[in-house]
Amino acid sequence: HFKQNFLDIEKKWKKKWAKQSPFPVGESGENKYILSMFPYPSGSLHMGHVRVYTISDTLSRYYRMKGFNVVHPMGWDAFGLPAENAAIEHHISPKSWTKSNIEKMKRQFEYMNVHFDWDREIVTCDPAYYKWCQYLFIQLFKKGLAYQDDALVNWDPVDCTVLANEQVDSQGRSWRSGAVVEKKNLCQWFFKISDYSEQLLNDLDHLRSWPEKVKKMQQNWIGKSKGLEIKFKTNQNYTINIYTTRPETVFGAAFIGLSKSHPLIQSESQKDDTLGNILKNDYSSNVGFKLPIIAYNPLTTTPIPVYYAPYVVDEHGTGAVMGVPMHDIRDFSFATNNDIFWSPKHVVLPPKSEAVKHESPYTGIGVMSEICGEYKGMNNREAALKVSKALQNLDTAQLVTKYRLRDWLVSRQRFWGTPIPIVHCDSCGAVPVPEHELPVELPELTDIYGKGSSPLANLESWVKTDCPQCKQPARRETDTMDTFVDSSWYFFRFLDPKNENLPFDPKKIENDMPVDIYIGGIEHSILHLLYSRFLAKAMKDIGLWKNDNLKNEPFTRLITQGMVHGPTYVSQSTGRILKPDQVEKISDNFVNTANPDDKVDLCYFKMSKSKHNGVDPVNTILRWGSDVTRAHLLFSAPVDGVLQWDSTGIVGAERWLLRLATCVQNIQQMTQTDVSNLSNMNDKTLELLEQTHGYMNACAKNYENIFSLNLIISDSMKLTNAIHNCLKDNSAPRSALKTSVEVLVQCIAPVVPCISSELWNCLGHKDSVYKSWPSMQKPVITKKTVSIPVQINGKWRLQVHVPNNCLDEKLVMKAVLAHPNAHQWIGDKKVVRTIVKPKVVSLVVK
Ligand code: ANZ
Ligand code: ZN
Repeated sequence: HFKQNFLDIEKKWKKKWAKQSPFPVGESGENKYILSMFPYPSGSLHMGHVRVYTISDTLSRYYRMKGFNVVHPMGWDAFGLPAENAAIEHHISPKSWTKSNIEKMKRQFEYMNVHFDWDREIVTCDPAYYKWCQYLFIQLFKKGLAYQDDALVNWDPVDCTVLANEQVDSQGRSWRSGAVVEKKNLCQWFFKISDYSEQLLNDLDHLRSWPEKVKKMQQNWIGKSKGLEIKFKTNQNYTINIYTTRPETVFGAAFIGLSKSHPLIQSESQKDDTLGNILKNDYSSNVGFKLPIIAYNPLTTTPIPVYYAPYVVDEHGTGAVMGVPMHDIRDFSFATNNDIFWSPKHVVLPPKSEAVKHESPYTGIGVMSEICGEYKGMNNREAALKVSKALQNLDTAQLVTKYRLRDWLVSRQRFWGTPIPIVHCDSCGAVPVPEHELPVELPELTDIYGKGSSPLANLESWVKTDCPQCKQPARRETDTMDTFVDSSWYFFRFLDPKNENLPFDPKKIENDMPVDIYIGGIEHSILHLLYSRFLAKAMKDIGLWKNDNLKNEPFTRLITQGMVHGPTYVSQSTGRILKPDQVEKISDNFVNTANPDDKVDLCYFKMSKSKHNGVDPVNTILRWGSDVTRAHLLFSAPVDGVLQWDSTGIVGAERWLLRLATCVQNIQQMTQTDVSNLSNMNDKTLELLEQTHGYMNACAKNYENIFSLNLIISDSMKLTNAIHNCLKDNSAPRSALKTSVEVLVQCIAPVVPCISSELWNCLGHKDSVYKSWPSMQKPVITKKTVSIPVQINGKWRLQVHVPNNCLDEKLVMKAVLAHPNAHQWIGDKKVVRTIVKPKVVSLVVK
């Protein structure tokens, strides 16, 4: 007998499923790879996790019901800073910290009742996994796609260590020592993602099932632009190569601006302390520095000064610009601030309607002015092409395509990461560790965090080694890899997680890659996805796999789930955020308990400790059960919308499921004789069956559309109410009610696994609710009466009820004339024409 205790029901089914899977073996012969972004093992699942994994679990159950071979794996992005920080603070090993967190989180996954293929589990800090990260690194190195170069890093001068950006606070101080962090040039490892800029940009077009906004973000990140590099000769022994997208403004060039890392600035700062100090102190101001160099305009030969200009960024163009104050806002303000002389004459004249203003730059289009020689009078776009040609003919310029995308800096001066498998030899240079010696395993250390650069660099036994090539003494690389390397190919490994000879067997991934549905947070829209796309393409070029259909892209469809916001209490008088226990509800308003005159607003913000608005999903699940929690969560917002987590609303989901359970019970107890012949059924029964059929199809559509999973819950609530009403007024036979409720229970099985399984049992089924997706014939509507609208002289006037399937003109006309309002529209006039169709009656009267 059915007990309305959801927690007990859950216990029962979880126990059962631990022994035996409820899912059918995929019969359709089709595969579905459903992937949700794997978590960092911080130790506790938060609401965002619960949201994303509820979505992927729901989808994977749906596709299993549909007979697909579903891959739904889970693993742990287990390297990284938090473990290292915890290790430093508590003198424990990052490994054991990580391991115990994974265990805790696995238990939480059990509470949630998400079904993952645990036999595919990957832990990225496991040598069996990172061995293959090292292998990939070596393949990239051999292809010239991994290389070393100098780069600026954050340097803590007190702890003598490199810091990650996250370890530097907003005031530029170290999280640990509090020292002001310096920038230091150190040799770093890079992946040459820039070789793939064009492919990564173009292939976005093939990702038809990705959100447009994510593609736009990737496009901007890659940042392709076309421009011209122009060489300016100087009175010294070198030329300065500037980058511009407005070559026609060369007539107005008043100075050259150089970035901080420009070689000229670097060499001048050695000679000049003033410049050295400016560079060291502050590079966010607009204070420049004039170099003792003169440059010459390549077209007009006018001499112009050369400056260090902080607004010129290192990573763009050539790190050098020609400053045109009359046409560029940044050039204008820099020239003003640094007392640079410029001719107030415009190069490009605004259209006549706009007055020429000398106190601000003109950045629009227009006509070339009288200072532009042969280009005078030309429109500026045309002039840009002509000037560009002329400069190219003079051999002082070349067309270039630029990308904003920089190479991927992958080395970290940290302990808790994949060791970079390289040995440095004085004679042979950087030599990869031979593949049969992989993995280069991290040493087991508990307390390695003394002072010094990277922990591994302080370990003599680590550093001292022999060159694999010439066997002479050499130094082992002490950097580890960015954890983004681990996470940019894990989805390949899921398909062949135990392979000891290769990262994966190409045969084993053939049928499942690319991933069909990838679900995760919008915060990964740029880096993680771009790195994964890059590595997939690079792996194709290395010969590890290929996929022509989707241009070697790893993810067919991307779903970015919305954020979860928590209830946040904001004092109206102070604007401060109060803790929930500092707030009281008085009738419909909130007030500050300490001061009842202080009214409090209930707002929703991203959950965070500082806002006191975090909701622990485990508490919710323990109290309401995982099914009710899942249903409430999916119901509360469309998949990509912000979810305002409102725990009080969860009773709605519970009430619905209780009502459904009651309906099932009542239907089972009905003794009413079965009426299986549809034609004998009343109209209400037919309507219920019609609604059920439409509901079933809508559910399938909504599962497949993904974004509208919330509609599945609201449609289910509606159908439950309809069944409930039919039961209440006894208007449908048991067979119809049973059909309807069975379809409903099956359709919600992906959302509420335990409750639907229990109800399915109660309805007398011994097999699994997941056995198959429901099928139901569309009921042929043979209602006893139909209602037809009547048009009189072209206007809708009446509705008449006539026996179904009876389009006899006489009978219909009889009904029309008998209608209480007929007189009003027809009166004494004569009916000159009647048209009777199944859905409309039309009369012409005169
Ligand atoms: C002269 C000029 C005149 C410019 C004018 C603009 C307007 P995007 O589209 O971003 O590539 N620029 C070039 N390199 C730079 C750097 N390293 N840091 C800061 N600014 C840089 O823009 C290219 C324009 O940005 C270039 O065109 C250059 O200024 C500036 F009326 O050159 B222009
Ligand atoms: Zn050597």
